[in-house]
Amino acid sequence: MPDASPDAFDECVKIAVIGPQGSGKTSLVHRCTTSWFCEPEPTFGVDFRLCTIPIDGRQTRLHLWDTTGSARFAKITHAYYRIAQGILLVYDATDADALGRVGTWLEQVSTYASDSVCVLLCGTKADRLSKEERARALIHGNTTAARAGIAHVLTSAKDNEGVLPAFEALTREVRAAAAQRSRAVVLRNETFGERMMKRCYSPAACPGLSCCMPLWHQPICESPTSVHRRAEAAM
Ligand SMILES: Nc1nc2c(ncn2[C@@H]2O[C@H](COP(=O)(O)OP(=O)(O)O)[C@@H](O)[C@H]2O)c(=O)[nH]1
Ligand SMILES: [Mg+2]
Repeated sequence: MPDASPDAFDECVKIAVIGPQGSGKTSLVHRCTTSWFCEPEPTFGVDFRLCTIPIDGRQTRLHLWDTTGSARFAKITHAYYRIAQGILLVYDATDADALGRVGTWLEQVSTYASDSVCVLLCGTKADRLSKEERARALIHGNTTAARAGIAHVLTSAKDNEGVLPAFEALTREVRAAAAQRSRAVVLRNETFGERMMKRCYSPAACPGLSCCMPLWHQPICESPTSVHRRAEAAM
């Protein structure tokens, strides 16, 4: 039976919000966690915020690390890149040069974040754009993101436009990547098991019983690592 308490959740997703100072990171996180907009305080190092929202029928607890854009705190913020499952890379859509600097941020992501991290490019302050500017910003943002193989969204924390959908989209990517990784692990284990079975039941290749046994028949006193190493050496 689902737990109705606000603390109940089905999954937990860790998201780092990164980008230059003044791009609107704190306002986005604030809008996501409190549903209102106010003039934010400057961020020093990393601010941690929690919120639990339903995403596709699952209560999802978001751990949001709102990082500062200042290079002074780079060592601290990079530590959060490493443990994040998703990164929201924020740029100010009203700044014509902002997209040109996205490449530098992406380089930092590939240096410091895990290989499996999911990244979403997020333009902010869309309320300040005219209709034409918005259309241009969408095209340029989409093109920049597509070059990096990631998706792009435009948001306004002030008007509450696209903020939750941005965090939802990133969460879905994190879920999909995790599902793909666990499918790969199952496949690898199945393949490994099959190879072990083949050896075990091919008499010529079987000098002693235990070395060719399928893994699930190995004596339990043996550590999985040593079994694995020995099995790999035998193949
Ligand atoms: N008009 C408008 N201003 C915004 C929006 N988001 C942030 N700002 C303003 O941009 C400035 C920097 O925002 P902040 O969230 O502190 O940026 P951070 O340094 O990246 O965390 C502040 O003056 C905000 O009020 C937005 O969606 N619309
Ligand atoms: Mg901030």
